[in-house]
Amino acid sequence: MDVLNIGPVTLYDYHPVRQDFLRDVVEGLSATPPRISSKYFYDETGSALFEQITKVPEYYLTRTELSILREHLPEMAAALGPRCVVVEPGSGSGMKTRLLLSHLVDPVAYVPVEISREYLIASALALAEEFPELEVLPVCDDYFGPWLVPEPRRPQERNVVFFPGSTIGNMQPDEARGLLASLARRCGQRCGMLIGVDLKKDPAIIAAAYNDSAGVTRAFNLNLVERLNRELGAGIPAGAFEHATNYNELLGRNESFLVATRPLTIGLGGSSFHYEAGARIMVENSYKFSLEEFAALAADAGLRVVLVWMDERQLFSVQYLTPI
Ligand code: AVJ
Repeated sequence: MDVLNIGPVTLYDYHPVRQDFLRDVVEGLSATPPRISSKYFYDETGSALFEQITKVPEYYLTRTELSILREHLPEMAAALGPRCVVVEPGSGSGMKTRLLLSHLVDPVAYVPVEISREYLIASALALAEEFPELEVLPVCDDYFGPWLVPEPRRPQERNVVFFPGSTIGNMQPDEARGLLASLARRCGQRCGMLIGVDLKKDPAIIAAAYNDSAGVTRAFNLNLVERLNRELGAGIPAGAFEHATNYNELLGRNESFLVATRPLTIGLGGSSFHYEAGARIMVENSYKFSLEEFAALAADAGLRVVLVWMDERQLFSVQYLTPI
């Protein structure tokens, strides 16, 4: 690990190995059923499309979470207490981070943990400028990697993990448990976690959120095909894949796929993959939880749900967890 001062921020660089898009895609497409990790949605185009998704009427998640934060942040800040270090895995939800930091009492430091060094430094510098009293200690690592919480200049009362956006829902339940447990271990016995968790509800509401009528989600999913062409030279003809999503009630998750519209063969790094019309590549799961289910998952990770805030319709929740 290297420590590097960059203007007002101190970077803790764990030199994560660069994500290997080609290797991961070849591995995923060779698996049964074939899949590509949803983390590959977020190149520049994909991130801009996700921003647009958060504004379509059907995608209730971001808007609802923001309204919960706006309404209940004073109570959340009281629960977290003064002199927190805020640790954010996969930094950069920007507005939510600013909302939280501006309500906390005398926060000691902000620690974004992010694999993209360039993005990490740019967003850390912007935040440091807005919060001149706050120590900003960006950590460059995969948040599943070996990083530790850097020691702030002033002693903290507790480390608080901020994980909004229902990102936890993109993981398989065992991965989610593992991540919560490892975050708790790194942050110590006095830690807290403020987590955005999307809730089970009328399946039609969920299905619509992942298939908006303006077609932004479709463009978001199909951008992955364009990435395969742009970055890996996959040579997939336009229209060869369509997007499809469905809410799987049995598994409590929304599923997104790329569906072949006709037979095709893709060559990638010496391997070739054949698809019949209708064949599906799994590209995203978005798990939804009942309050009981999430409490059980947290308990398996050694955490207790202490407080839950929800909107009036109980579409979404922000939950405060502490070690058992
Ligand atoms: C940002 C991962 C929470 O699963 O709801 C939105 C991503 N995918 N529309 C989600 C997403 C399609 C989103 N998360």
